[in-house]
Amino acid sequence: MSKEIILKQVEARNPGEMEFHQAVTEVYESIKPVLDQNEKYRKFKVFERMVEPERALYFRVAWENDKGEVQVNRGFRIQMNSAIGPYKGGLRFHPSVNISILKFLAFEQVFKNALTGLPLGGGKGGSDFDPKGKSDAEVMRFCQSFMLELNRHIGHRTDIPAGDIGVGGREIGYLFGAFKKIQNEFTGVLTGKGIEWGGSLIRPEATGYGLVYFAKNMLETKKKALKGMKCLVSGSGNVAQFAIEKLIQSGAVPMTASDSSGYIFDEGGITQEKLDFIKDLKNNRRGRISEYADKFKSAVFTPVEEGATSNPLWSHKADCAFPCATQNEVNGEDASHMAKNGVLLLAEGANMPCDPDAINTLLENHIMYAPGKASNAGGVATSGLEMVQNFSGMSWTSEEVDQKLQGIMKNIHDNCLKAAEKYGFGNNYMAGANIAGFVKVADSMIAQGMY
Ligand code: NDP
Ligand code: 2IT
Repeated sequence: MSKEIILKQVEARNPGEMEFHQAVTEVYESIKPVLDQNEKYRKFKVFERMVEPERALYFRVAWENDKGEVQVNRGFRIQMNSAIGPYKGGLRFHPSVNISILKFLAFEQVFKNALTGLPLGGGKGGSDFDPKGKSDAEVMRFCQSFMLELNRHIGHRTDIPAGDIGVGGREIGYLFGAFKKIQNEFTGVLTGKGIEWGGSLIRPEATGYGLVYFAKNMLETKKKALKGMKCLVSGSGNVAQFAIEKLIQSGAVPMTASDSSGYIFDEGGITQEKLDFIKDLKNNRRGRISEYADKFKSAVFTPVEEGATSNPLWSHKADCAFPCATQNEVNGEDASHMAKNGVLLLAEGANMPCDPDAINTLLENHIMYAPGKASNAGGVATSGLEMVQNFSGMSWTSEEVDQKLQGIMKNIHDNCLKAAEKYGFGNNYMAGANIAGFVKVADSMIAQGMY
């Protein structure tokens, strides 16, 4: 079948942007019946407008390393869509960052934020700066230089960045300090702030906890529970750590964690004590995951093998899989291994961790599959709750925020199923998430006229 004209146009107008094409294609395939059945979306060219960022910023970030040498990085902010609220989405600091990756992330964010039920538009930004191996002082100087430009484009009613890969509490602190100094205002311009200076309880936990709440909702539709289920988790950063924590609290058995150097497999399960070791290793000492196997003899470390066609992390026997590292980390071969091993459910903690072959393989094998824009939306939703607390000057307890998070994840779950059902996609969460997000943003764009 020939590729739809609309997708060909996206490819031609955004040459070489593979990740962006991938994200746009997936959404388009889901919303095709919605476009076919609703003339207004075609007439007002809503999808054609959605694939163009409202604004894309690209800027130089120069800073000095500890040796006094000048370093030059690239900074970006993609302000993708503001139809339902101010631009909202994380900042990623990783050497792989480029315009394609940030446009795919910003595009996904638009639908994800719509699903939360909160008034949040979509955006994403970051830099090809690599925080690995940098001193705190170097990270601070980089963040200050990055904010020297970014500050004029953001604001608590305009665009509210947060964390993503390579941007956690430390970086948000330096970025917030720089914004405040430059603009002379103390507002909730960033989320993921420290609790003493405007942050929300449960925001650090929210993406991982929300992911597990979403998986629980999925299992409940099959009258199953997480208790006793063996789980594979990739990554060992913010999302992975708190996914593992909530799995432990739910009586499940998380057995793996990884970073870009390899993964550990702990057959007996990662306990809270072992997780505390990972948190200290990654958040304070910034070490490698192999240290886990040095410390705990029950675990085996397997390094990444150059040129491997699949990731052995996904070939262990398990009930559930939670990829929480990065995009396209699960391919068709990995998904076939999961199918052979009887995996029941895969819920994405990362953004777009399954490539299209993996998604097809999961669906063909009737493995329950949740796309990141639904299952990892707890992070941005709790950022939305942080914004509400900043605006109102009030702060909620952990229990209050956690209750709201659970309610939001349940709503997203139910709305995905409802939208999928309405357009003939059965219980396909991916189609449902794309459709529910699209309809909300599309109707808002039409109501607000053409721009
Ligand atoms: P962190 O920086 O805290 O952790 C990232 C983890 O993924 C690390 O273990 C890192 O290993 C690994 N990783 C990153 N890039 C690669 C790569 N190219 N190859 C192999 N491993 C890699 O980031 P987060 O936990 O915040 O983010 C993880 C994922 O979750 C991302 O896809 C992000 O977009 C998504 N996400 C994050 C949210 C949040 O609130 N933070 C919300 C929703 C989604 P290493 O240290 O070796 O690089
Ligand atoms: O991908 C994501 O949803 C995030 N990195 C969190 C964004 C946010 O604004 O909290």
